[in-house]
Amino acid sequence: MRKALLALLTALVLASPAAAGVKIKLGVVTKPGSAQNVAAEKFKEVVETRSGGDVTVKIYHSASLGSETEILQQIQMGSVQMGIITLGPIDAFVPEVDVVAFPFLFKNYEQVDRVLDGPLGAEILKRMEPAGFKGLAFTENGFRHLTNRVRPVHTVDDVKGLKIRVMESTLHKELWRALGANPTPMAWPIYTELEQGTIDGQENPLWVAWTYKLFEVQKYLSLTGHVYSAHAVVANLDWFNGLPRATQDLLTEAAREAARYERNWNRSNEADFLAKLKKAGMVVDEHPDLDSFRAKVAGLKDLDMFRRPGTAELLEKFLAATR
Ligand code: EAX
Repeated sequence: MRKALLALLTALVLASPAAAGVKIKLGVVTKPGSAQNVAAEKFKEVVETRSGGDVTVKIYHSASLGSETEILQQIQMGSVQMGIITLGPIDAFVPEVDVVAFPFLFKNYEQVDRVLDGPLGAEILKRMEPAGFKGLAFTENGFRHLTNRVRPVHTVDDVKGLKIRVMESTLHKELWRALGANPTPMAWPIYTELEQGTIDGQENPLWVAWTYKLFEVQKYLSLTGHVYSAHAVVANLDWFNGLPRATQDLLTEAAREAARYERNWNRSNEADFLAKLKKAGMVVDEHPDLDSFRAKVAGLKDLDMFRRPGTAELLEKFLAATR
């Protein structure tokens, strides 16, 4: 009888919903009002509410922990538990993420949700583990569009020689080289460099041009949509695996909920951001000659990172799923 009672008590303790006192430091490079921050704030709200305050999330934003690369390094070391990081800089740690950012891959948001929330997305998240990251979900940066201060860009020939800031990512650098630009990798933020003219242009989703007031220093916007840009919600793998099962499930569910919420935020505000950018004086080419861009990027399939064993097949599967 006593033994049975003890077993019951032990079972109850083990089944308790979440470990008390889990504190999570979560880093994003962007400032409040940005896509990453919208996702991070939703994640915090869900985690703290559902755990009854047992699990708390402190958001470190506006590059207070350094660049995205530096946040990733701190997550690997375990001094920071989590981050919401653009896939671009993750490629130095996990080359496979470049498959998601392959130019002109996704045609619409329906494909994005189907693929990233399905087995192919799960496969990319799984591939983060050898680098020491637990990938929990994909949140959305958005389709990237080109801005610059020099001239309207309609065909790829107009890109020639422009100094374009790119993320610290091999794929993005190679992409802009293939398009004829002079790509310069730099960590976020980049307003000062645009203002001073160290670089002529940059490429990012519409919310970025609005939230970071890039319209003040960039005259021309072309809706190139050349890359669908995702962020990953990542955690330190060993730390995550050491949490009670219920806490792991809570974090996974909260990351997925934050992703749904934030993708919807981005999509429902896109038209408004575009209208505001026009009103602020940007000259917008809404229908650039994308075929001229596509013609230059087909060869990127031959880049080293896509030829690695296991990655070439993955790229083929993503291409097939987004036809
Ligand atoms: O999310 O570095 C970048 O271009 C990112 O897209 C930026 O942090 C906005």
